[in-house]
Amino acid sequence: MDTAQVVQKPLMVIGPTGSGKSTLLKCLSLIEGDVKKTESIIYAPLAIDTPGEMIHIPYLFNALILNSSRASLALFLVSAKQRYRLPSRIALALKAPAIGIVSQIDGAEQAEIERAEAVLAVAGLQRIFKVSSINGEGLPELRAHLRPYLEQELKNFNREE
Ligand SMILES: Nc1nc2c(ncn2[C@@H]2O[C@H](COP(=O)(O)OP(=O)(O)OP(=O)(O)O)[C@@H](O)[C@H]2O)c(=O)[nH]1
Ligand SMILES: [Mg+2]
Repeated sequence: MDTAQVVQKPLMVIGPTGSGKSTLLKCLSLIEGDVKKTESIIYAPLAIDTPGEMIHIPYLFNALILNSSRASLALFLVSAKQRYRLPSRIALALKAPAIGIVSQIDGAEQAEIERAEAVLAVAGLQRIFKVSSINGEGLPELRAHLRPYLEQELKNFNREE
């Protein structure tokens, strides 16, 4: 039996439309196939990819919160290139721990990156990574942080044997 498939809890991405959630998952090899607009929640073995609409439309928040209970870690993305806001302290409502990610930092001004960091802080994120899925900046640090979350469920399973 492949225990990894049985006990693995996926990562989950949350954030506005166009913030680069699917592209980041693809870069991290957590989803397969071409990246196109995410129309509904995608459940892959290692990742839950959500459409940006779920954070834009308040009555869909509950579905995000419910789905977060399936995840080992939630990644909140805010693009340095966009000017969206996130609901105040929304990360604290999730059923999974969460980190913030300033995405699309390639070519961004420092002030744009800081604005995105402030949006994530208001949303309740304390640990924040800054990445570009285009030039790879920040991805090694993020990968290192994510590894234990992807392995965590398998470790717990083995410990109980
Ligand atoms: N410059 C730049 N563009 C990026 C980056 N990441 C993604 N993009 C581009 O941003 C656009 C949106 O990326 P997606 O990954 O589809 O965004 P998403 O957050 O999944 O959007 P929804 O599925 O609509 O919620 C695409 O054209 C990507 O090529 C990045 O790091 N830098
Ligand atoms: Mg998407």
